[in-house]
Amino acid sequence: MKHYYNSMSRSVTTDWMLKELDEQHEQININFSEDSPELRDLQTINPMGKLPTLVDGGNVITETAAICAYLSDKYLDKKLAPAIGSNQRAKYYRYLFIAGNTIEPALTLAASNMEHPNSATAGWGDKTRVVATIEAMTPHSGWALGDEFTAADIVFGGLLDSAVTFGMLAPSPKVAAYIFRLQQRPAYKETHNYFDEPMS
Ligand SMILES: N[C@@H](CCC(=O)N[C@@H](CS)C(=O)NCC(=O)O)C(=O)O
Repeated sequence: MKHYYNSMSRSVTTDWMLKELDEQHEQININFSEDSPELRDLQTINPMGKLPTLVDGGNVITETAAICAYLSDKYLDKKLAPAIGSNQRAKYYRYLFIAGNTIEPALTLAASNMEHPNSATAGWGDKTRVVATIEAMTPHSGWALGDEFTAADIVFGGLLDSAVTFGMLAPSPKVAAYIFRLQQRPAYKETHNYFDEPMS
């Protein structure tokens, strides 16, 4: 597996996922400020030219949540995904999809002091509704799905963690405590060095 990566990008989340799984992979560092064969490869396999991008044999997987979902299903024995068809799986999908579809665009727009003129037609609504949803979906204790840590925590919790790190979300005490629990995981600690090297 080839993981296109930069330590200042969302690929930190997929790197965390790979570390939780403890699976071998080739890490391909991308520096967007320099033309390189690796950057050109990335732009060829992923027309968005974005990180993270994972290549597994003939499969090209892009989008943080899709990569985490793909990996958790590929390595089912590592138990980072609940069983297909289970009630937990229904909850799991919600955490995976709401992160990139709804939470991230709302927080990103708000961080630029922008809001869609009609929150009913914008898929992400608005920041007020998103913050209320984050609060409701954040677990009081343990993990998103209960006692078992899953890829839902990496995707949803990882997004909350980076949103707080980059000043896009002021965490409530419950959200701050959840992020703190995530940060205690050895795989989190090994993969989060945001400020070690610049992205460009
Ligand atoms: N929706 C994508 C967003 C990926 C993304 O925006 N990645 C940024 C780094 S954090 C990137 O590669 N930017 C480089 C560019 O757009 O040229 C995901 O969740 O993976």
